[in-house]
Amino acid sequence: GEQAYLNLCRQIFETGEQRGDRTNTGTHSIFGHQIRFDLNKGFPLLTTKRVPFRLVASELLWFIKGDTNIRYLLKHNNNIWNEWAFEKWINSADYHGPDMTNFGLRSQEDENFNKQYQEQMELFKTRILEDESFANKYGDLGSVYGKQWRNWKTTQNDTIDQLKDVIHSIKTNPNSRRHIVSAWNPEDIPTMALPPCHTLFQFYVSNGKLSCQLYQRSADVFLGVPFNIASYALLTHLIAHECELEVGDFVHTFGDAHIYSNHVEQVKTQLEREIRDFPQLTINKDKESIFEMDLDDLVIENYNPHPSIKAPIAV
Ligand code: THF
Repeated sequence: GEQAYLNLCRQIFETGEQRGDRTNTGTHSIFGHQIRFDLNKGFPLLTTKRVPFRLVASELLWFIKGDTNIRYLLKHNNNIWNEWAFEKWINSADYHGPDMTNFGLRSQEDENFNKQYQEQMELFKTRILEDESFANKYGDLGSVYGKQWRNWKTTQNDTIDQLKDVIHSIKTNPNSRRHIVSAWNPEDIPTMALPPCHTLFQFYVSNGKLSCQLYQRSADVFLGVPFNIASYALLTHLIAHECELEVGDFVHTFGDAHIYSNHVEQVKTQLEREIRDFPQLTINKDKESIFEMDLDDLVIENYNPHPSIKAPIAV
């Protein structure tokens, strides 16, 4: 449960190695760890800080649709992928605004620059929403999750719908040891805004219950992991719903699990808080297929978390 998440944070502080990283932020990091949530003990939306379920759900529905363009997210007021599209935009020949090189770090260190950055980001978002051809060109993150889950390109110029296929195999051959979806496509890595952090997941059916295990190669434990836990728990619920199964466990396996150096104080605050009961998830029973679900079909009840804790995202 949530205690396992807090223990992971503690372990990173106690045994983690201080390392540099791609984003030049600096991290404390450990390699190899596993935590487990029994989905029958409530929906694992952390309670030691508020996790915005609306953002988790709209991101997951975006993956499920096979969409890779942030336009859908922006229409749902979800800003969590903006930086990666913005980065492509400011590095393109079409961008003529002020120099935005290394905007992630500079916006935290330089108040003047941050103003310029916020301004450019607002212009970018407005253009994505209002100009369809601009959105097609600069809103797309490349062959990220949605593409690999729903439209994996084969050497025969065919596509594989891994998500449909895995649902079919859960329904027709529950004992199979091949209920796998992989977002890691080595050929496509160069054309992705960011190589997939949640790399591969597998389902397991036992006693009428559906369990899911995720292998996450790289985990931003403070900002990303609470989202990732809720996202895969939701996916497991949705697929169980469609396959007429109960839910089992969500098993979260980590490669490089890290706490960014500018999240350390936030994590310490969170570690001082007392865990509360998990909320419950209700899915609209009138809809069967996960491919028909909308945001309003997913309702979280009895969520009474501690207040949210803000932190900058590493780009
Ligand atoms: N990059 C990094 N550095 N960390 C990540 O967790 C991460 N992701 C996705 C892609 N790249 C990543 C993006 N997922 C937030 C949460 C998840 C994200 C990105 C950002 C975030 O800022 N959450 C805030 C609330 C934001 C808001 O209200 O708009 C929070 O407090 O939880 C891992 O998949």
